[in-house]
Amino acid sequence: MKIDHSVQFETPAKRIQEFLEAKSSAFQPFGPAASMIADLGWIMLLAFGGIFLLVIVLLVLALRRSRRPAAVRPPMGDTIFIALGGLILPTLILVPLLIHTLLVTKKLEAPADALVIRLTGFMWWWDVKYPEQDITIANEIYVPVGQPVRLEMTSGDVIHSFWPPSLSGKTDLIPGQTTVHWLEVDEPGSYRAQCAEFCGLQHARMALMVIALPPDEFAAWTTKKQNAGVEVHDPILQQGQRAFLNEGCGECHTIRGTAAQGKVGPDLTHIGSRSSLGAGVVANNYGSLAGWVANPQALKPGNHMPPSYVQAEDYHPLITYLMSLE
Ligand code: HEC
Ligand SMILES: [Cu+2]
Repeated sequence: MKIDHSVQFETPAKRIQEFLEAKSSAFQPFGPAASMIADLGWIMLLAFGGIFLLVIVLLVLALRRSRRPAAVRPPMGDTIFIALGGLILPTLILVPLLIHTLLVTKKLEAPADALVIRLTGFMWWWDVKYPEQDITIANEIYVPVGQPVRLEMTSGDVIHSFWPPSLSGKTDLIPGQTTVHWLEVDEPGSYRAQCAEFCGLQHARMALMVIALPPDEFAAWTTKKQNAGVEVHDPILQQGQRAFLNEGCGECHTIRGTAAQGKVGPDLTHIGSRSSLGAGVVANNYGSLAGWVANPQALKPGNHMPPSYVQAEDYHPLITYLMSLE
């Protein structure tokens, strides 16, 4: 088959790098919510670690004591010791910790004047909508640095949970309900989030990338995404689009500006600029995309996309068309 080089797309190197370098440690916070949670985590770890050590020391003392013959053992049941260790000390430690935790939890409530993003969990991928900007993407969230983001979340099937360890806490996505999660990112970069509620076979492969851009780049990104869905004129792209529509892909997927309006799978209007495929399974490039379309079950067994039977001569046009959808 003759390979056509007339269609060019952005090099995938940057996306692959973003995908591979995504940060995901709760002890390396990159946002105010994550910092509060990390601080609380350290306080808890030190306080409870100290208590654990104290208990171990007391246990060792008690074991040594019981080795001595009964006659020389000191009497048991020291009231002051019990009152101190059983009541006063726990109260002094637990009450301030409880108050501190409640205050942190209160601060983690979403501010009202934030960028709104609607996140819907499905087995095993994420639908991402910007209602005010009228943009739909999947499996990744673009946000401006330094601006609060209000995630309004729900689920299309079972309970999922959104957790970006280096950005904020963990919130469940519940069918029939809307839960709200607040996050803000301090530095440009990519951050990995993960479904944190067991939701079936491919639960572990339900990642989500949070990509934070400087505000001006975010504005440019928004404009670019809003202008998608234009008619294609290149013959290769036209052939690819026909193949997409004829193979029934549009029953499950939406590509804006075409007859494909399916809602079963991720929106593919911007699939060409996705950092990964299958919610973090592989970095997105020409080869992995062709592999995914040929047999998605090989890359992510049990996922809800069937293998396709695209004609050999349509393969290159179809993949080129999808890669061109940025
Ligand atoms: C029966 C519904 C169905 C059909 C038909 C279908 N898909 Fe999918 N597709 C899905 C689902 C569901 C997913 C998400 C799978 C996952 O990640 O768990 C998906 C994922 C994808 C992805 C990866 C998207 C991403 O953001 O990671 C691509 C690309 C894709 N499909 C292309 C196609 C093409 C091309 C066709 C036609 C040859 C097609 N699909 C047919 C349901 C379908
Ligand atoms: Cu899940």
